[in-house]
Order: sequence, then C-alpha cells, then structure tokens
Amino acid sequence: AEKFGIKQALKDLGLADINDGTSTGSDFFGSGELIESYSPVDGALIGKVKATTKEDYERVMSAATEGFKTWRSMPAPQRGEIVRKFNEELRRLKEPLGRLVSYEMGKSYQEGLGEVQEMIDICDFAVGLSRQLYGLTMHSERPGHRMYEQYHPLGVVGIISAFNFPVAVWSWNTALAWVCGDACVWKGSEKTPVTSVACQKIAARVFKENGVPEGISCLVTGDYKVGEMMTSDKRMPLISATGSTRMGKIVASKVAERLGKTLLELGGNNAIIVTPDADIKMTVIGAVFGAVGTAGQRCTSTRRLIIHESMYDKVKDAIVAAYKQLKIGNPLDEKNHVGPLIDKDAVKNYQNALTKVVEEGGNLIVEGGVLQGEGYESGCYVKPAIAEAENSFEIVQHETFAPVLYMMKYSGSVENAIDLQNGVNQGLSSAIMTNNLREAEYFLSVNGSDCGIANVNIGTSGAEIGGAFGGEKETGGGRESGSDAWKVYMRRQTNTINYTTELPLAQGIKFDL
Ligand code: UN1
Repeated sequence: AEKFGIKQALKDLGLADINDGTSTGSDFFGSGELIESYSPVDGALIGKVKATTKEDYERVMSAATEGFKTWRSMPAPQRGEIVRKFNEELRRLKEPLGRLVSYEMGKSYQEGLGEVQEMIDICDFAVGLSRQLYGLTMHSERPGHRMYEQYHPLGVVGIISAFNFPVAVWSWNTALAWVCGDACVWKGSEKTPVTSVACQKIAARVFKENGVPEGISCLVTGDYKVGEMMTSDKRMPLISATGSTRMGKIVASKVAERLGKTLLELGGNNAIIVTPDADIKMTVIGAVFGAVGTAGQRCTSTRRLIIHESMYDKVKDAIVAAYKQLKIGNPLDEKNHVGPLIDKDAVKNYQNALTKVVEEGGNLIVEGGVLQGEGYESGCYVKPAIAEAENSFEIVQHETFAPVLYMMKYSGSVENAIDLQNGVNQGLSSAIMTNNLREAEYFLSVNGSDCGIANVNIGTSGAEIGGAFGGEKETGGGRESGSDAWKVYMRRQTNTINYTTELPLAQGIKFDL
C-alpha cells in the first residue's frame, strides 16, 4: 500500500488509524464485529471498520430523526450553502479520495478521480437546485381561490449503494436529499467500507464546523442484515438502492409491505448497435471502454455488441485488435487500462460466464482467463474476453459483472437490431453508432430503445450527472442525479386557499344549509 501512496491518502483523509478499527466516521457508526477490507489491487489489508449492530442502528435513527427536525426548518438555500462547503472539501481531497477509491475498489486511478469529480459535479448541481425546488401554481376553478403545490422535506432517507461506485452513488442521493431537507442514512458496500468512512468523515466534519446536527449524515455498515433494518423501518419514507436486480426485488417487496417509497437502480444489459453507417474508430473506443472500463463492473458497462452483418468482420477485427493492446494490472499505474475485479467471487462469476457461453454454443474469439504471477497476487485480475453469442442464450440474458462482451449480428433494417437490444429483461443504457439521421432518430423514437438512457455515437457508460440516471424493466425504474430526480426526495403538497367570504364547492356541487 505504501508504494501506491495509500498511506498518505489515508492520512490526508484523516484515516491514519483505520487499521486498528478504531477510526469511525462519526459517533454514530458502529460497535459490532470488525469488517476487514482487503484491496483487490495487491491483496493487502486496507483497514478495519466496525459493523452496525441493532443498538447502533437505533442510535443512528434517533440522531437522524432528531436532526431532521432542525434541518428541515433551515431555508433550502442555507442547506445549499452547507453542501457548497462540503464540496469545497471534496475539491481539496479529490486526489486522496480518488486514489483510495482506486485502491479499495480496483478501478483505474483516472476513473477513481472521475468518480470524485461526479461527486463534485452533483454538489454543484445541488447548490443551484437549493434555490429551484419549484412547485407549480394552478388556476382554481372557483372564484377567489388560489391553488399551488409545494415540496416539503421527506424525512430520513435510506441509501444503499454498491461497491462499484463506492462514493459517487452516495453523493447523487445525499447531495440532493440534503438540499431537499432530508437526513440521510447510508449503508455503503461492505466490500468498500473504508471509502465510505472517508466520505462520512468529510461530511461529519463539515457539518460539525457549521453547526449542523450530526444525524443529517449517518453511515451504517454491514451485510444484508443492516439493509433489512432499513427496509423494514417505517421511519424511513424512502429507500434508494443501487445494486443487483436480485437485491432490488427483495428491497422493493420489503419496502412495499409498509407502502414506503423506493428508488431502484439495478442491473443493466447494455448494448451498442453498430449500423452500416457507423464510424469504426468511434465504435472501437466506445465499445472497448464500455466493455473493459472498470473491468466491466459498471451498471452501464457494454455487455452486447449488435453489429450489422455488412460491418461485422470489419468491426470484429478492429475490436479484437484493440483487445490485444490492453494492458492489465495495477490500476494505480496509469499505463494500465484494466484493473482487478472486486474479489474472488467476482472472478468465479466471470469464469462461470465463459464456461456457460461455450456450453450454450458461443464462440470465444478473445479467450480471457485469470492472470497469475507477479503483480497479480491478489488473484482478482482477469483478461477481458469476447464471445460470439446469440441474444437468446441464458448467460447473455444475465448481467455478469465482469469484462465479458457478447458479439452478435443483425441483418436488414435497424428495427431488427432494436428488437435484439430490447430483447432482455434489463433496461438501463443503450447506444447506436450511426451517421444516418433516420436510424438515429428511429432508435430514439417511441419504437426505439426501451432503456432509461439512449445515446447516439457515444458508448453506454459514462453518463453525465445533469441528466436523470436509471432505467426501466428489471433495472427498477428509479431515476437519480440530475433533471427533476430531486422530486423523489420530497413530499408534494397541493394547497388551495379561499380568500372570499363564500364557500363554493368544487365540481359545482350545491350543498345549501
Ligand atoms: C453505476 O455503475 O452504478 O454512467 C453508475 C456511468 C457512471 C455511473 C455508473 N456515470 O457509467
């Protein structure tokens, strides 16, 4: 860890003592068993973090519930000012936090920095939003009446996030929820607990310095049992959960039992359609980054390439050639393109997908395999693989969180490609590579992509924070981040005021006394 600058990064983040498990994000953190975090980069221990017990959870919830009462009364632009101060700290600590994300999660250093940049961007967005939490006014059907709607803070929001974006997804939720006047309880991934503590520490410090109650930002740590405390808790009107479809279904049904709200951002099975009018150079960059970036562990990673038969061999050869150039290794070394998978279970899933696709009749054109030897001691480094496959294969229908790309052909018009691309259970991200206006517009039309994200001449991953992020079908239907995604963190109230001395009833109903 020392040689990767992690010791210094931990020090800069105030986590020098994280190794003995005494370093906690705030008083409301945990007293349970120690969760050890090992880096997939070199297999070394990064730190130990205490899990949240039922008693800890109760303390967290009473702090959050109490804190909310103060926070909700503070004018939204003042809450925005606190988020601005938090963002100043993120800007100051971008380097060490990005480095730690890279080391604990395994994504490249550039992507670690990029992830912190997403946090900075959403905070900027949230600060502006704090003066734009607009409701509409309506014309009442009754004389002398005024009608409008307003948005009030919702309460204590539960955030469950995954290892692959260990810090950004939290911030997409919290930065908005904070300006909306909510308190947040965050369950970070137990695979990346140290980055969670780093974030919580920054928030807790800024809040303390500015006299904000501590409970506005709380962190809980642990496995699904901690998640269950949240999903079954009536004091949490909204649970925002990012992760697998399997997890999302459990969260959705638990929260629905108590008629709470969920914001779900689940699995994807993202495809790029390559038409006869595609720019090959752009296609190669988009497809290769989409498939191997973050070692294929983004929910937006490119899983499928749907290529027109007239272009198939050309595109296939160019992509296979590009795969030969890929350097796999320590993600903190900027000459490498692909880092490790998160852990050995992920390696097993990757191997399993390669076995399965061959069993189902697929053809591996870039073989893949687990790397061994110097620099690969953690056992988490794998070679990105490509298989020619059919869309109907069970394994192709399934999201494997690894750098496995499925290539398939389509013939005829773009409708056929769109049928394939929509022919999966997930609906997160999609892309078309074309310079043909008709194809591009058809892809974006009502008859086109059924996904929450549809791009033209851009790959499937790397969305900007300004748009609403999320997808349809088994992706869960939630929208996070930009546009009007903030509305889910507030409760809407419709208000009608009568400023006359009469009491006319709506719908013209007569009721004489
Ligand atoms: C995720 O993988 O959960 O669009 C989020 C992207 C990133 C976010 C991915 N901005 O690829």
